[in-house]
Amino acid sequence: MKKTLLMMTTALTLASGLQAATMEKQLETRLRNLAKQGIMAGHQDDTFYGLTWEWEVGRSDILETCGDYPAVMGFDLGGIEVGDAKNLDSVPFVRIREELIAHHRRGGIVTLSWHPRNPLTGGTAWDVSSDQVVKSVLPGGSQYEKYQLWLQRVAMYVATLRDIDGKPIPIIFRPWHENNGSWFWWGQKLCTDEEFRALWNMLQDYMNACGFTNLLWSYSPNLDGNWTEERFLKRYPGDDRVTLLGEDAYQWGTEADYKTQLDADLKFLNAFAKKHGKLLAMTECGMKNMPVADWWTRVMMPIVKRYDVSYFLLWRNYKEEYFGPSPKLDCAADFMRLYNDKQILFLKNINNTK
Ligand code: BMA
Repeated sequence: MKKTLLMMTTALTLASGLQAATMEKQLETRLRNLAKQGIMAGHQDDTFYGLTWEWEVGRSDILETCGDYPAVMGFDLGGIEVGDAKNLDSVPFVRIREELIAHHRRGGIVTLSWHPRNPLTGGTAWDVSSDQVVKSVLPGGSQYEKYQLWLQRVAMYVATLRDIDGKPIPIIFRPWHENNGSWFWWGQKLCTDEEFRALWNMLQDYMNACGFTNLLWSYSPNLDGNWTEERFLKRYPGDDRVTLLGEDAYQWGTEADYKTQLDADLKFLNAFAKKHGKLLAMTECGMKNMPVADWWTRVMMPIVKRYDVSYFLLWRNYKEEYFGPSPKLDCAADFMRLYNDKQILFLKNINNTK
């Protein structure tokens, strides 16, 4: 009873009423229209830090390399669930809110991922020491109550992501990513298919009950290379629960393997997306520390361009690990080629679209 009341109060407090009812739909339509024009470039944590700087307001490695912001910016909620003031990569949540709002205001598109801590052990999202974690947060599990509080903290924060008029900002929300790998506590070997679906549904139903209508739900497993419809469907949350399909696809191994797997996966996902009426994106991608100067235009893009991809999101540029360009890197020239490619969209190409 107490819990129902809490949910209802949260719902009433957070819901911004019918005016927001079509926000997800609006974002979906915008993404569909933009996908006809080209493929948007995106970057995680773009305005927080880069290769040679951190926390300076107004800076962005992408902006400094090509003169424009990426069309899509990604941010991560990891740590909000335990009430931390900074996320797992030391970005203050206050700053995340500011930059997310700023990117929305300048006409860009924003996406949120979430690397929550391990609710059973207290470890990080990568703590895979127990295969009982997902089970523990489901109804009847030992961490259920705690996890409800985690969900509430996520909801409370997301509810603050509003524009200057108080209108919720449309957000591509991408939880439980890379779930076909086994490096996160919600991964393939860490829970059953049923448990995974229950985990997804619990989060989504909670957010829906809170009245959010500005979240466009994205499902993004990791590069696989061997998708079959039967296996993909085992953990796919369902057509009524997902609007954008994606994949996190980094090149960790050989170029040849990457190309083969990426092409196979995008072919599969593209067909699946078409059949099920979904959008498609490369929700995370890159090659760590860019050892290959023309990787974007020679390796990744020629494959991505074969399919109806809405955007690609390069992962963060941090000192020890970067996936995007920076003016002095060898790959900067290649990034300029992306920038000059009419088929690839940056902020200025999309900021007048609604
Ligand atoms: C990973 C790495 C980590 C980081 C995490 C969340 O892929 O970049 O260093 O903590 O993403 O951003």
